[in-house]
Amino acid sequence: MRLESLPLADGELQFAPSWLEAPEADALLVALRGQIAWETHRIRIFGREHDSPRLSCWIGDAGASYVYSRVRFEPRPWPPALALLRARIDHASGVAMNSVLANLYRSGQDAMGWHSDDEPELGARPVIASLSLGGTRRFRFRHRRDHSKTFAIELPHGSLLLMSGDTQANWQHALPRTARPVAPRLNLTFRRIQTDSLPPRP
Ligand SMILES: O=C(O)CCC(=O)C(=O)O
Ligand SMILES: [Mn+2]
Repeated sequence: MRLESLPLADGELQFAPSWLEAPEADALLVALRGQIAWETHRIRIFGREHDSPRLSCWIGDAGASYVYSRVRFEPRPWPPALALLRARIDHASGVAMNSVLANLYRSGQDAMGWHSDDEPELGARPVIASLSLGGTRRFRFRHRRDHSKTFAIELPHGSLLLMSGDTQANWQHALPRTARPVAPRLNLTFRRIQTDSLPPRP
């Protein structure tokens, strides 16, 4: 399904609620849950280290290391189910992605706090392609300079959200906890780390 632009004055969002058909999304969810080496990342908040409330894995080309929440992650290799998907994401986004952060939200108690994907290694105006599988969760935005300006998108199974232009410069996003019973959810945010040291893509 094609991506449609969502109206946003000082950012760019494109969204396809069923970018993957349900049977394909079902198969991908099963394959990725099994193929990804899930781990609990330690994150630093206000100077203190905590276990992040979800399972994660940083995957990418050799050299695409990433500093997130002041912790450096060296990429794990691409599992088979992700290598094929990457080519389709590249085509849909127009960007040669070299890395992906995978997150597994086991229940409504797993979450991600407010942040922008604005690490220097992503460069200015990064394109982030976010594919969601599993239980539908609410993805919230708030304006960086005016936290009362908010909106939210429901991200269903098989949906693709592209965040580009000035979205990261002007907006933060979060995936809040929910008390609603919700199926496990797997999210992939494909990124392009800007680095001169990466070997050429085959
Ligand atoms: O799980 C999500 O939809 C968002 C994940 C996210 O913001 C990130 O990986 O930076
Ligand atoms: Mn993010």
